[in-house]
Amino acid sequence: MNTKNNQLQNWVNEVAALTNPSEVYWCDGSQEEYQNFIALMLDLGDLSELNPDTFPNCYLHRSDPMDVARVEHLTFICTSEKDDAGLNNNWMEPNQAHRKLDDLFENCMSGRKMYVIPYCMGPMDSKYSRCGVEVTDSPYVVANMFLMTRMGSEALKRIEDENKFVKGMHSIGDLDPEKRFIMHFPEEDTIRSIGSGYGGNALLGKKCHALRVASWQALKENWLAEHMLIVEIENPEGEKFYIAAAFPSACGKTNLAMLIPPEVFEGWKVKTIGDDIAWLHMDDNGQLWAINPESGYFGVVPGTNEKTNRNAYQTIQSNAIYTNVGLTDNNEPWWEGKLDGTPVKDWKGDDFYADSNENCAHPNSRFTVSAKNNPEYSNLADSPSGVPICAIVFGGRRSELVPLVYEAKDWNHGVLVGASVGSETTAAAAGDTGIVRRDPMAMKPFCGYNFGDYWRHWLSFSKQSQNLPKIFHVNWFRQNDQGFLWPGFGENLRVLNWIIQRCQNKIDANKTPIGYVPLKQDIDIAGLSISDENLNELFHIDANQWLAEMKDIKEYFDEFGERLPNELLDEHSEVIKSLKDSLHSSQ
Ligand code: OXD
Ligand code: MN
Repeated sequence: MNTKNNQLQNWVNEVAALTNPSEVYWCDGSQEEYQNFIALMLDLGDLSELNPDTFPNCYLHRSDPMDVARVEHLTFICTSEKDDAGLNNNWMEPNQAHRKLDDLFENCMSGRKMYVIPYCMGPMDSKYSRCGVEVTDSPYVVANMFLMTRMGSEALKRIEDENKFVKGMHSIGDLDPEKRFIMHFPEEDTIRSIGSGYGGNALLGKKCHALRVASWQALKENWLAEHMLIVEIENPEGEKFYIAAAFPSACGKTNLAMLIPPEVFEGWKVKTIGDDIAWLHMDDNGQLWAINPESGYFGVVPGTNEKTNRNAYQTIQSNAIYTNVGLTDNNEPWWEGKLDGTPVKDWKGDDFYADSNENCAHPNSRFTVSAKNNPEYSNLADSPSGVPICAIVFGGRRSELVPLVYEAKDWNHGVLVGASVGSETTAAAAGDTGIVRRDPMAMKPFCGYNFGDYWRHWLSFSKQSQNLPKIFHVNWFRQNDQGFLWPGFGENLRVLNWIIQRCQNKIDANKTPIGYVPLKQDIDIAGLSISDENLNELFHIDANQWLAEMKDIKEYFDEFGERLPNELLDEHSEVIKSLKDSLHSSQ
């Protein structure tokens, strides 16, 4: 017996009987164990050591070149009713899915060891945290889970006490993309993933548990599991504000969560609670509190440097695992956007030449580090009650149409704003990049159930509380033919400052058909060289273009048929009406 919990012991025995590993190892989560796994992977050739003088305790992992991103087309939600998964998900009937996976998992670990990873998503002593156990045959997964989650003996103890955990079965299989599946059984608190060793496909605590399965649990238990960073902002008066922000993958969540205030923002402090996932619970006063279920970051590397994000750059100078970056002549990691070093190897390990047309680092190359590495880590990330959220921000990557920032008229309108998020696709998922797709609440790849029900759940909060956060939308990516109109990165604090002042009811705004837009003088641009013309363009709302956008959104919503809540359609009609009115009154 490795645990006194029968449910867990029986399940692990069953998995071992199916997969047939040479040995079963239960992880204790100690630092010593982590170093042993690193040594093992160095031995196996799964890792190589980076320059120990400049990047101490940092390692490079090269994944299979066909296994470099999440695979949404191979990700399934297996609910008994197809409609519960919704059009936003691939669906398979649970028994059929289990049979298919049983075939693939059968003997898949023969000759390999199986590792059992008990983990806790969220602070160990928080009632909002939820536990899981991942079994895997990948030492890389163990090492990443060590950096990203609270795993090991303490988590096991909590699981034994609660007798409740999400069961996650993972094997890299033979890495054959044809035999790759990431399947979720929310009704059974179960995840089964085979054929990939990469990030969100394999680190089951992250997207699979903390978003897909947790969103389903949150629906049943009246909370929210969201693809949001959580950032703490302290103004020069010493007041602290907590903002949760949802952006699609690779749109700068990690950068915003680790923002460096511009020089002119003297006395401001920004600290990180989380960079990817927020679990939001309402207290008796109707206030939403957020915890970050993770305890580490799996961030996009390219573009990170001392100038764009000093904190992120410092965070990855030591004790980090790099996946799919290039190498310099002195064995340092290298990526597009790194300001120093001479790259000589690309992410596949092939020779790299400065005049190459290929990328040196894969565009979705990643770093894995413990959150404690972040010089601006907020201790409240460990607070069992979480932090009180004053604003929820949605955003997408839109080169046109969408203003730099606007505020929703109220919660229900904010749900429409979130449900309408569109964004140009990035390299975080396999497939074409740069195409606008609807990504409601940045949850398109992560909501474990029908979006119609999800929006209804969001809307239900307005009936439960008068004290909800204000909702905003931002777009750092608007362009004209000269390039980006807004400098982004640390300068985004100027926009967050506006958001905070709106939350404090300190400033007025322009009421437009799509929501409240800043009065130009209220965005502090001191020290920025941004022309008046560009500023006007950043806030310009073209009613005709917006009508076209709203039509597109309606067509998307209509796909959800009967599950679509009427209140969402009412909000939508309201915006159309105001847009049409604005056109008439300007004629
Ligand atoms: C991530 C993603 O890895 O969203 O965080 O793809
Ligand atoms: Mn993410």
